[in-house]
Amino acid sequence: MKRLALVLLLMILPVACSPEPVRTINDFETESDLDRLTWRCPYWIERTDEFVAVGQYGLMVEMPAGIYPTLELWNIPENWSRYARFEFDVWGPGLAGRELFVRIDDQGSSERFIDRFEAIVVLTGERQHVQLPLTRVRNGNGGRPLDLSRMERVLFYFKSADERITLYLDGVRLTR
Ligand SMILES: [Ca+2]
Repeated sequence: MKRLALVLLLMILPVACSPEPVRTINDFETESDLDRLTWRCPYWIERTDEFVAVGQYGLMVEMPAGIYPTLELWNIPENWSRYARFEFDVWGPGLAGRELFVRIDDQGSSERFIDRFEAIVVLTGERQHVQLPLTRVRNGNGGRPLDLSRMERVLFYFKSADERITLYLDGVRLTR
């Protein structure tokens, strides 16, 4: 009986100890995935098959002109500590040269710029695959380090837009 228990334990351990190689943050495959987004009226968001990096759908978001057009991803996996990279695929047709800001907050205070993480992705107008090392995310913007075991949300935003912006996004994920 003891041996059987040991064998069972050995069978269970590798599964329990190894995180999945890829952990989805949001892949925009279902309508409920869209329920985990926050945006402001009069944005338009929908699942699309025009831009797909993972699965069968990506996200299209149309943002109105104005300051800080922002897409927020919430209800995300809390513990990122066993992964190495934050990755996503993005396409901003007609947006070559525009700066897309990626902000990642843990559950601590991120009121001050130096206490959160931000990165700038310069859009090319073509499809882009973006990888950010989580060591960089953990270091944040130079203030307190982020707690990768207590993550809160991811924001994609532009500083401002003179006209309506259409952005495609897919495969927001963690990888090892
Ligand atoms: Ca997808």
